[in-house]
Amino acid sequence: MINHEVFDKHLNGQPRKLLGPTIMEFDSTEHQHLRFNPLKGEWIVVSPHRMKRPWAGQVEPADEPDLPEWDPSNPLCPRATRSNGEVNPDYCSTYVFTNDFPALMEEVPHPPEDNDPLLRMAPATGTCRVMCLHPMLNKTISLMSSDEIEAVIDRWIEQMLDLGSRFKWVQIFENKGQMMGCSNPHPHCQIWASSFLPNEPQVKDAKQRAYFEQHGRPLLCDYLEKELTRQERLVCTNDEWVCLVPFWAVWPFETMILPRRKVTQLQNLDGSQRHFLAKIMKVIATKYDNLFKTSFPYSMGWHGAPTGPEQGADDHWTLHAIYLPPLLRSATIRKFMVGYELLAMPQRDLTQEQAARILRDQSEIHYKLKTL
Ligand code: H2U
Repeated sequence: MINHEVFDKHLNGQPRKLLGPTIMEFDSTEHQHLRFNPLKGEWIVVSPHRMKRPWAGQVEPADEPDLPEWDPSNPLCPRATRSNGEVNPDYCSTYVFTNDFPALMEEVPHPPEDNDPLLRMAPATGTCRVMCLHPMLNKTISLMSSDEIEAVIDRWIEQMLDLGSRFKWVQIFENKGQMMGCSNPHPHCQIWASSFLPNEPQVKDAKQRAYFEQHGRPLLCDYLEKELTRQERLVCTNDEWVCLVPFWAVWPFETMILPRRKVTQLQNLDGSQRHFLAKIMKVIATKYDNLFKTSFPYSMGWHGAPTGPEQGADDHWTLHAIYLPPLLRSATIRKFMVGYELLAMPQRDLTQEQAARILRDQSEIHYKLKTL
C-alpha cells in the first residue's frame, strides 16, 4: 500500500504538469535537474515530476512479528551460545566481541608484488567486531533511553581509540532490518578496522582537503552554515547537532548528522556533544519509525578523519553520521538502486526539501509509545 497521505500533503495535491513546448520558470519541485555532491565529486538526477506515477513494483512483506525481550537461541543475546561455541556474558548494557565470521583478519599472507597496472593487488589486514547495543532483543535506538544511547556512543569512542591507534580506518556501521540484509534482529552494529583507507572515505578525504586548500575552511562547516541559513533541508536540531537531508542526498529519506562545533573524529567528542548526540539520534530514529509506522530499516555509519600511526593533519575533515534508508513510499515499498543508477548515475524523484519537510513533520514521540 502506498502511503498517499504522507505524500499528497507535501505535493499540495496538485496534478503534475508535464513540461510543454513553452519555456517555464524553473521550479525545483517540478522540473528535473542535476545536483552536485561536493563530498564525492558526483552528480545525481532529481526528477520530481515522477512523484505521481503509478507503482506496480515490488512490495516487501509486511513488518516482522513482535520479538521477545530475550531469546536463548539468538547468538547476540546475553547468556546465548554463539556459533563458535562461546557463551555471551550476562551483559546489561553494550557488549563487543570479535566477529566469528570476519571479512578482515589481522594475520594473513600478503599477495605477491606485481607491477602489472591492470592486475593490481595490495595487502589488506584488519579486524571486524560486533557490538550489541542493548541486552534486549526487541529494542531499537528509537526505543532506547538517551542514557542507553549515550552508553553506545561511549563504547564507540572506546573502540575508535583502541582500533584507531593501529588501523588507518575504523568503520562503525549499523545495518538495520532484513531489507538491508541484516541477519539478526538483535540491536547491534559492526566495527570494521582496516590497514587501508576504503573508497568512500578516500574520496571524501581528497574532496575535503582540496576544498580546505582553496577556501581555508572545512567544506562541511561552510555547508552547514548555508543549511542553517536556508532552513529548507533541516530535520531536527539541538544545542550541539544538526540533522538534515543533504542537498545531494540519493536515498529518498537519507539524512546526515553534523556537529555545530567543528570536530574531526568521533573520539574527540566532549561530554556535551556526546549527551546531545544521544538525543538527536533518538529523535531521528523515532521520526523514521513514525514515518511509515514501522521499524525503519537503514544503514547508518560514521565518517571522520582517518586514524592510525601515520595519521596526518586533519583540519579539512568534519565528523558526520550518514543514514541511508531504502524505504520510498510505505513500510513495504522500497527504492532500488538498479538500472540507470547502476549503469549511469543515481536518480531520485522526491526532492531533498520535500523529504526534509516530511521528516520534520513527524512526531518526536514513538508511535508504539503513543498507544500505550
Ligand atoms: P549483520 O546481521 O548486520 O550481518 O550482523 C550480525 C553479525 O554477527 C554478522 O556479521 C556475526 C555475523 O558474522 N555473528 C557472529 O559473529 N557470531 C554468531 O554466532 C552469530 C553472528
